[in-house]
Amino acid sequence: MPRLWKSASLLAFLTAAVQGLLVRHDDSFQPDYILRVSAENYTEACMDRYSVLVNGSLPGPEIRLREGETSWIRVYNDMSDANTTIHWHGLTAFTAPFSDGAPAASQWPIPPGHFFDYEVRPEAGTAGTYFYHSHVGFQAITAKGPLIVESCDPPLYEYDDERTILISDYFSKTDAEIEAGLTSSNFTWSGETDAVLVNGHSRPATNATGSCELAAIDIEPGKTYRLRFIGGTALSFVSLAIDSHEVSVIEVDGHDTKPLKTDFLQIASGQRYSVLLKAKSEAELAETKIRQFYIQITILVRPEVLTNFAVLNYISDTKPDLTTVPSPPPLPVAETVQGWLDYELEPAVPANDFPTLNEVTRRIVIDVHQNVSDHTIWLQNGYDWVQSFPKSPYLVDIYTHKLNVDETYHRALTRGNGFDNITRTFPAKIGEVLEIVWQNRGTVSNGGLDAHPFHAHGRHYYDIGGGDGLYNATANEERLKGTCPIQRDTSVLYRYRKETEVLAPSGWRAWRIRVENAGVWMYHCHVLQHMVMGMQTVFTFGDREDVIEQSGPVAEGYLVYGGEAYGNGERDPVVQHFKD
Ligand SMILES: *[C@@H]1O[C@H](CO)[C@@H](O)[C@H](O)[C@H]1NC(C)=O
Ligand SMILES: *[C@@H]1O[C@H](CO)[C@@H](O)[C@H](O)[C@H]1NC(C)=O
Ligand SMILES: *[C@@H]1O[C@H](CO)[C@@H](O)[C@H](O)[C@H]1NC(C)=O
Ligand SMILES: *[C@@H]1O[C@H](CO)[C@@H](O)[C@H](O)[C@H]1NC(C)=O
Ligand SMILES: *[C@@H]1O[C@H](CO)[C@@H](O)[C@H](O)[C@H]1NC(C)=O
Ligand SMILES: *[C@@H]1O[C@H](CO)[C@@H](O)[C@H](O)[C@H]1NC(C)=O
Ligand SMILES: *[C@@H]1O[C@H](CO)[C@@H](O)[C@H](O)[C@H]1NC(C)=O
Ligand SMILES: *[C@@H]1O[C@H](CO)[C@@H](O)[C@H](O)[C@H]1NC(C)=O
Ligand SMILES: [Cu+2]
Repeated sequence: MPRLWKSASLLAFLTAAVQGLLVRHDDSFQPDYILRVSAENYTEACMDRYSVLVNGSLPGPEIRLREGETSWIRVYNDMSDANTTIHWHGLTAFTAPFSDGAPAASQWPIPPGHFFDYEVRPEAGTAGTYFYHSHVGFQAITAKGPLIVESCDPPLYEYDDERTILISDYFSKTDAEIEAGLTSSNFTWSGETDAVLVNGHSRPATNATGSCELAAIDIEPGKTYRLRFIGGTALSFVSLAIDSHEVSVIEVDGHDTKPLKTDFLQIASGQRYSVLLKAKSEAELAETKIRQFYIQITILVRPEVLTNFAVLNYISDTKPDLTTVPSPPPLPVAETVQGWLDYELEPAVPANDFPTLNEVTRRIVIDVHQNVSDHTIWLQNGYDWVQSFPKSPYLVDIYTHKLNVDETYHRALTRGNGFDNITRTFPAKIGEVLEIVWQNRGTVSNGGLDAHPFHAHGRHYYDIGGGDGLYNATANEERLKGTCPIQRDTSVLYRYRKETEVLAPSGWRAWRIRVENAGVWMYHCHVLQHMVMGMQTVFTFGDREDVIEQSGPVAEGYLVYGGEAYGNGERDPVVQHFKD
């Protein structure tokens, strides 16, 4: 590779051996955003924990991007002993290669003391609510922040103002302790969530020791708000309701929906919902003299029912009471609603590219179950996937000819029901239309079952629903009649009972997706514990030619760990501008 580069300040003539400019990002280069990832002792919910944070806080700063526009986001790894990456959760990544933030899949992680410039361009038509988070190990429990994609057009639904509500989990064990326990032959569970945090705040009980407070969402009477809920939990699948308020769902995972009234939300790790909330009028508030309403959040599915709170606060001269934790809870304690909003929620503007059953070229059924071998793992079609499995990232290997996706495709189709057990990938060709079915099955030891929010990188799928038992394509096709499936990037594979027979089919979730964006895309459960235990898969889309056609040849600096594309204290990175 010829060493062609230029300073960002210098508009020099360049014959590029690579597509897009190769630019030395020296002092004259101004990223649009800077994020600094560090590990420090941090107090949340009156409890102290050694945590990985973005810009020293949970949540990290909110980032706002514009659809169709390229932004450069520089991520510093300020840790001395851990790699990191940042994944732009939910953004369709038709954009630059290496910028999806999935280590071992689509980029080398950022080594300690280094930084990486992510080139991020939200696709036109994808304005909505997202978040960013680390994709390394358990870091995402705390290393994350809201990411809002703004529309170039006026919003579809009118509102006066908006509030972001990011929900996360507090665990007293550190990331290292949790990861070690989950991957040990002497399996040790992380423990259950100690607190559910709203925008980083929670007070577990009125008598808690310490100055922690409930989060306050401040609003003014009479106005209409867009509340953007972000499911940033590690484990918790929550039910959330606001005392004496109804809302209308208007956006799911970056897609506007027809308004749908509800008095609660169910939010799993990785999911986002926007709702419209019509604030009470001054007159209505005067009637009851109540200006603060509890937002009640209950954890579903887990063995222990935990209920935590935040406060919807109508601002006034008096400071709201943020230390009284209601007991008993003001609202009934929620239970799981199986298949919440499935087949019901509709896109605001009907999509014209929903893949019909006739168009489906291949159905891939992914059986998921837990088993205990030398340690406790989650498997997909008999195999787990963890970040340490590949020796180098698949995308890098495609560029360097180490991974031949023609071969993996052939193997997957001839003997693996779509899965290549040597690379542990699901290869697909451009132009295919996939129906992907996640099939829940009982644990090998005791038939136990869990709920899993499955998330897809790369592009959104059409969610064609879910149900109990074994997937039946004919029956679901009947069920889909007269519905208008929505696109999303995270949906829940429910558990319909606590346990069943060993390996018995018990619940499914189905997606349809057109294979158009060449690249390497993780499809995985978004529960961090389950990810560490192997509940992840990798899809490769397209042949090497498709990948190259999309990006052009790439600079050497991306192909080795700590390569020149990664800057550090001594050296400016040499960065390829794929989108210029
Ligand atoms: C993060 O912190 C750095 C400095 O520590 C600052 O320059 C940067 O603007 C912050 N990022 C955001 C998005 O606020
Ligand atoms: C964090 O707190 C623990 C326990 O109090 C302490 O041992 C450790 O040195 C602290 N770490 C840092 C980086 O301050
Ligand atoms: C960071 O990633 C590299 C490349 O995958 C790996 O060799 C190294 O062990 C990782 N370092 C840490 C501290 O995990
Ligand atoms: C297994 O882990 C538990 C909990 O961490 C610990 O109490 C126990 O001593 C460990 N057993 C072995 C054999 O290491
Ligand atoms: C708070 O009150 C509960 C219930 O009465 C009690 O179990 C707990 O020990 C108290 N905690 C503190 C820190 O006083
Ligand atoms: C479960 O694990 C055991 C021990 O490794 C193995 O013999 C068995 O084949 C596994 N079964 C399934 C269905 O994964
Ligand atoms: C892959 O599957 C084939 C046939 O199903 C089996 O013979 C082979 O041992 C498997 N390879 C690995 C690496 O698991
Ligand atoms: C699948 O559903 C169809 C239509 O409801 C039904 O006729 C058929 O018996 C089902 N197949 C199985 C294997 O249950
Ligand atoms: Cu899971």
